Amino acid sequence: MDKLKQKFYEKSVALKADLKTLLKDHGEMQVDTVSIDQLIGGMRSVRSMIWDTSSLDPEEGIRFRGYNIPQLRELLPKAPGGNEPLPEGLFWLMMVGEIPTEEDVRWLSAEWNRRGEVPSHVYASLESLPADTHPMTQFSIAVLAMQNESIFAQKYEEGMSKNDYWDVMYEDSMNMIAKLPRVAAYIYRRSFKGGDHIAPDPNLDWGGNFARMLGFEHPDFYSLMRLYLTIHADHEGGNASAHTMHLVGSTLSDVYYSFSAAMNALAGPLHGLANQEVIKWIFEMIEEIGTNNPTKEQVRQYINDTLAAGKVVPGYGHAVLRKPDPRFMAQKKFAEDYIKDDPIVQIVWDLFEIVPDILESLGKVKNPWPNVDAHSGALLVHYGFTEYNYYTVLFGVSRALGVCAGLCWDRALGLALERPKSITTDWLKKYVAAK
Ligand code: CMX
Repeated sequence: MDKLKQKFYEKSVALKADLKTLLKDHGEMQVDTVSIDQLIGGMRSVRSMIWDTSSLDPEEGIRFRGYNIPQLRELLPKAPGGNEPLPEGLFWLMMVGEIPTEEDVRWLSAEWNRRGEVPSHVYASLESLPADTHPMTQFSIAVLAMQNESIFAQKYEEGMSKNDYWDVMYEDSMNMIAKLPRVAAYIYRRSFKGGDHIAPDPNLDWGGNFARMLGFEHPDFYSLMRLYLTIHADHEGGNASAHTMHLVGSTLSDVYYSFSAAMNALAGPLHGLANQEVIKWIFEMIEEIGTNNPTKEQVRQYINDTLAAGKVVPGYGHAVLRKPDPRFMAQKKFAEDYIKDDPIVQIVWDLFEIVPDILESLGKVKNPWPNVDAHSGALLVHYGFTEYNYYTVLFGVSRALGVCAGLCWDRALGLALERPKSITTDWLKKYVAAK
């Protein structure tokens, strides 16, 4: 170790121990309105922002403008002959709080098709990257490359009034959302299909077109994409990607800057990247055990080995939820309806039976239940979509709907620059001593 690194390491070990003691002895002590537990522990449950497009109850899970996922599956308009909701309908609901009509949703599909053309320099930017660049890196770069199209940035420079922020934020959001499936499909086809690209169909809906451009033809895959893009869209405002969007946007950065940053947050393994981690972990389990039909005892052993190696069980646990994630349950229902005999799906269901007891027995995991990422990979693999390091891009395309609706509202309401107060550990130690 070089001398700076050595010194840094020694200091950090000492301070880490101090923080642990503070948490143990004074975790519940209040500093202003938050406890030391919350202050050190990632601000869990601190009510500190407005976010109207969805809200998350620890027991019940997500509601979008008051509607839960089973209600949305029933009430939102569907593609002709399809069974799953169209994500366009959810965007409409998040924007205005009303379930759209069929006509509203058809209009939105057509509008996004109209706005969907991607500037050629965005593709050129992607082509300048090595083909094995992680798809999330490519996605974030492509979004940022579109920033020169921002009407918000252009009008701001021209001296627009605050009262007009919402208008240009709406236009930018609509334009960006419209382009995302094309950008994302381009990344998939260049990374995994030798650059053999598929043109969009102007008569298809947003999710259907994404499925088509990715290159999967099974009609049930189209249904899966529509469901997937609906249920991943929003999870109230405090999760890392939504909060990043809100934070960056609060500086009056435009939608492209904000969304690219949000995608960098989604790319972390404790957040959206968990969807690739889950299936990777399952594939490794199959390889290690030597069968895709392992016994429950073998699965239990594999989970225990993962924990013994100091790793988390991907797809399990949540910062807010305390019950199985309704987004997991919606995907489980899809699997029951469409592909219940799939061996990987069976493993996911076995894990659902086995993991919670094991995590509970550790005595520290607050939520032993599966989250949204525990099921999605098995569904995608069934339809031949096996390139799992792409999966977080799917999550990202969907997440755009919630965070863009949120950002339009932020600017419409004139919400403030976000600027919480930090303190030093020294300040905290003195505060505790004085108490
Ligand atoms: N496997 C093993 N240990 C886990 C665990 C899991 N799935 N979930 C939580 N724990 C551990 C934590 O690492 C922590 O351990 P230490 O005290 O040793 O650091 C302890 O249990 C307490 O954590 P917690 O309060 O229950 O959970 P947090 O709110 O801190 O973290 C989350 C939540 C999601 C990051 C965590 O559960 C996790 O790492 N899960 C696995 C990764 C994952 O699936 N992420 C996707 C979340 C959904 C999404 O955003 O897409």
